[in-house]
Amino acid sequence: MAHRLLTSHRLPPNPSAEERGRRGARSDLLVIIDWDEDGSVQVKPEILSWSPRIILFHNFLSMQECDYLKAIGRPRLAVSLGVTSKVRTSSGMFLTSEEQNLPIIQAIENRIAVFSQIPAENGEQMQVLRYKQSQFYSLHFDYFSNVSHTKKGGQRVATMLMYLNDDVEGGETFFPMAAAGECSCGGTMVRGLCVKPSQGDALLFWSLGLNGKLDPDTMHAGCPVLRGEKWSATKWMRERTLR
Ligand SMILES: O=C(O)CCC(=O)C(=O)O
Repeated sequence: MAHRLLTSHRLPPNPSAEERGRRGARSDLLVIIDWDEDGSVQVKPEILSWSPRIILFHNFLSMQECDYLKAIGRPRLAVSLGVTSKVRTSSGMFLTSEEQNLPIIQAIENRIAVFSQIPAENGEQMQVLRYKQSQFYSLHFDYFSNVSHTKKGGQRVATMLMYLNDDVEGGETFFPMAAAGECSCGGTMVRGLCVKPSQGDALLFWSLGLNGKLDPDTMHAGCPVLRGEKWSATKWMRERTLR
């Protein structure tokens, strides 16, 4: 019961009956979503790994919030900071300060702060990313190896990666050091932990270990998309305030 109380969270706005039906129809989420009488939902944490620390929050965003983030991102992807290189082939954009202040974004920001236990002012601007078929983000760390990036706000301590759509094959988030079993990364069998994008889920992982040191086991990748598009929103969180 305590667990339930800790993780209970009301998602604004309340989902329509149609949305509830759509979510209820998803067999992989059936066992983990509680719809209350008043339409509020329960965010359900699933510990995927303690070392490195990776937690998957099911049902973190409502479908309306996912669609809202995609709608903000879509028109600006072409003129965004998207990188076309051997490292990352997706397109991306950062929300402006004005967009960060929109009530729906503020609600998401507050939720990130509550579930990560990192104050919102330690967060970088939220980024929206789109991967088209065959696009990927190769293995990397989220923490900075160049300390000049840490002057303001300090090191990146954690990342909240939010999945904004479902209708994609491949595009898993892959942590080679987080598990020993086999899993599919963009159609290739690999050893490690592969997290399948699922709309509304959010993946929290910590770039620092419990010893406070940078954790190289947090190395991760966005696997190639095999079919459809993958949309995500990323929040990187720092040691100190950025404001
Ligand atoms: O898209 C993914 O699954 C991984 C994204 C990622 O690695 C990042 O934003 O740092």
